[in-house]
Amino acid sequence: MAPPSDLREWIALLEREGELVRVSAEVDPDLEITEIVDRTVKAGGPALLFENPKARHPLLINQFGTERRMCMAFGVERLDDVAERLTDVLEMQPPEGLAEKLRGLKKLKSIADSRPRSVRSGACQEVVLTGDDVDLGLLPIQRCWPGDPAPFITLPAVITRDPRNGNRNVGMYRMQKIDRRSTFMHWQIHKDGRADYLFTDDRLDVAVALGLDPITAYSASAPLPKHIDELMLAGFLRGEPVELVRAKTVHLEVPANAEIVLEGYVRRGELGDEGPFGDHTGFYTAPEPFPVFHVTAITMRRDAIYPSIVVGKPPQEDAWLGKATERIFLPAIKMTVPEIVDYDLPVAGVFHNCVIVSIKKAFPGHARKVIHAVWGLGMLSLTKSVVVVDAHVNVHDYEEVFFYVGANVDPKRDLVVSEGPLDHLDHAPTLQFVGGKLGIDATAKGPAEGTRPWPEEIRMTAAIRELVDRRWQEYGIGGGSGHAANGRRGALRQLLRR
Ligand SMILES: [Mn+2]
Repeated sequence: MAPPSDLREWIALLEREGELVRVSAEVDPDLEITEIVDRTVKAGGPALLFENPKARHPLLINQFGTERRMCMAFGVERLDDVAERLTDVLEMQPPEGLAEKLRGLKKLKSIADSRPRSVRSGACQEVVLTGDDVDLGLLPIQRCWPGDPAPFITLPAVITRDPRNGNRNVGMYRMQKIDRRSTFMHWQIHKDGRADYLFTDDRLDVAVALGLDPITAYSASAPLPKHIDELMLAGFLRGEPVELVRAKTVHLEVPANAEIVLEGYVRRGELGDEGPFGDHTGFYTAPEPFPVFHVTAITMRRDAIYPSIVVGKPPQEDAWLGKATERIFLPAIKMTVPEIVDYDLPVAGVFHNCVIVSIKKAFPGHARKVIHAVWGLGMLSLTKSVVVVDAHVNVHDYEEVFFYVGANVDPKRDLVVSEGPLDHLDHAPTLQFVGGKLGIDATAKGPAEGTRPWPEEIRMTAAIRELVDRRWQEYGIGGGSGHAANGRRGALRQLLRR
């Protein structure tokens, strides 16, 4: 199944699959939508299309709020299937024989086709508002939480170019509305958009695309290295290039299929106090100076749909954007640190507080090598605590991880306390941006690490397990396969009575 090519196709797909509810009641983007969405997300509920928010245009929210919808967005059964396609390309070897050469060519073509393509016109420019006609009040921009001083655009794809080499960057940075024609641009200290801004002498053109096909929208949030264009990742994941048209008032190209585009610029040194904002950390981030974004044009489809997302105390809709990143980036992480088997970023850890890593341990001190490697890897370098477990441990099963953290760790011997850069939004460190880090080596220790012989873990023999699997029906305990039923206490009690 081909992934949706724009927001309209995506909405139609969600509707066909029973994953979207239209709300025709008049609803206020000021706080009311947040409370509705918060309850819907926590109940695993559908995407919501508010057809009559108190503004000219409708609002789509919770499009990414479940694992199923995230998979639908990518056109896959499991998020790991997306990673597999990337692994295929990353692990390409010189081909042998004709069949392999042809397969290799197909892979190369999929990379070549991922570069964005310029087109002459796009639906995103059916309506063009400039000068006094520019009015952000047309859009149902949400004020998300009671402590927010103004409405915030929360699901934008912010497009800039590096003034030194023209390389494009696309990032997702919240934008606090200042008035009809300006917002703040909250690119944090570690973000590529901010780097482009810092290399600017005077004025930096910025375009903001709103309402994209789900893969392109996701790609804006992906933590790619600075020199890689997020639209290329989008093209690769979609299997067809992102189409771009020239913006009307700035020197940038914008996604032709967008619902809405805000064109404008920021000026070097023109800052204002942005925030506070009820953030994905679960706390309000304090006001800080950020650049002012002046809107020179709003272009859009005639009946444009405005996309939004609410972040806050986890879990929120962004949990699944984060989980997509966790899965999609696993092959790239394994390329750099091949001993890594799997990793998990717990949603409750808001993606920078904690990472759990499983490794194929091969030598004394190996877990420490991986702890330090994580603290040196792209955006993972901001991780506050790293837990390392052995290859056989399921990193996504927090009970199992907790078991090994308790059982295998001598706190005096197995903790690595260090310091380094921390996430912009982390309020716990004494200084903003830098502070303490904790590594926990929860692997089994070998003779060169442990002071005493390490005991053997309890495991049933494979033969007995197979026997019981085979005979499970005979026991009359009921309830599916042996393994599934094994966990049930009642069933175990019955078994013991026999
Ligand atoms: Mn980037």
